[in-house]
Amino acid sequence: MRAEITIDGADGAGAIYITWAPLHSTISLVEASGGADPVDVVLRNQNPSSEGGQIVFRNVMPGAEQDTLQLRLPTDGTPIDFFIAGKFGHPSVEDKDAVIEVVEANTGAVLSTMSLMVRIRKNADALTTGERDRFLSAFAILNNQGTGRFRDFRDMHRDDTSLEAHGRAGFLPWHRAYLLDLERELQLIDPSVTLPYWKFDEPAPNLFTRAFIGDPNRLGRVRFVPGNPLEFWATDGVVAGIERSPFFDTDTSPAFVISEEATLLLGGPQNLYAEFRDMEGDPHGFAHTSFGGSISQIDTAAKDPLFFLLHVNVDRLWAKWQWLNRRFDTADPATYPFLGSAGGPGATRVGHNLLDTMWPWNQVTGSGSPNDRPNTAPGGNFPTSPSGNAPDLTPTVGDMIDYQGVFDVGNRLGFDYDDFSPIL
Ligand SMILES: [Cu+2]
Repeated sequence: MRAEITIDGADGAGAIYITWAPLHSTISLVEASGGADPVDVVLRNQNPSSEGGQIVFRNVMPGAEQDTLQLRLPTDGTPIDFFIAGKFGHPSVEDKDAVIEVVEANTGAVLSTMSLMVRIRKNADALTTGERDRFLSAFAILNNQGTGRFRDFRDMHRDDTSLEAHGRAGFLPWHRAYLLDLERELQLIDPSVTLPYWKFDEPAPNLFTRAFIGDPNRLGRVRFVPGNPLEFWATDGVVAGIERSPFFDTDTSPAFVISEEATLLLGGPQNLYAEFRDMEGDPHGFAHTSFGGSISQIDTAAKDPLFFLLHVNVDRLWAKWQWLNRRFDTADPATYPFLGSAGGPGATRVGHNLLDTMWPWNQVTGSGSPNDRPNTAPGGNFPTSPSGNAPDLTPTVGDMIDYQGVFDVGNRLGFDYDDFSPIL
């Protein structure tokens, strides 16, 4: 007799990557010996005290999470529903380090095991060397010294595309999509990778090293230890490396930004998105201009890998503000203020209204007010991922808001952060 578990969201190879969001699952008995009595089983973590990923279970949604779950399984193989999620505070540190064990309640016999990964975006300064090196390797492969698919991401973020992404309400949703697109590309190379964040209001001495994101020489040319996958980083067809000169002591100081606590209060007494998005200036803009070099200018920022870690933190701050204030309901103007689409009453520039599709994933180019877009649309439609059920190929601004499906379980984008969970 065995127990077979099926979890929604398995990839083509059958591997499963979960976050803090509960996923529907089923379990059924196979090869049960003829008796009509159902079999009681217990689902649990195989290594409940390990450093790696841990799982929690629920009978129903919504429902209380449990470290173990007892279920009664019919011997005719009828599947029983349950839900699994990563246990908050216990993300994986490597692929498949979270192991579910199914044991028969009466005998203690192990009927089956299943390995998965609780895949969570983490603070770059606190990664294990394994996590760091897998991220750097995947990123370097995606760039392939300036000739790889990363070129599209570099080209999406330039002066002539800036109006799509900056200066209005869509700043945060556009960059959320941009990062998620990049992360999904990295996960095609190594599914155990997530984008780490640079928590720019704290010192990050483990990030600004030659073994990680590099450290400049006196001319502002970033240097790496031999063997760092970023060692031969090149963009725009030029093997000039990375120019980046911090104006702060990266070993002991944060960037010139307001604190996370102050950022999370930017929404004012009513916690309005329209006010919170002032964070595009400080801390976001000030994090960029805490350096000289390419990261300080919109047109060249994406040439520096650090830019992406900076923006993951910007996204984390928005997500954390959403979590603190329950700002996931797109029908609530405090969550996002523009209800219409470009050209409609009360609408702002195309690409920043709730119902507008976002460039470049909509593949729309060229002028034509009110729908002016850049002349090129690098990279194609938005990539799908087995680990999320959204967005579709041409995401709207609104599709980026309820990123874990708090209001709409069909809008699970498939990422989470290590320091809070919107599901809690
Ligand atoms: Cu930025």
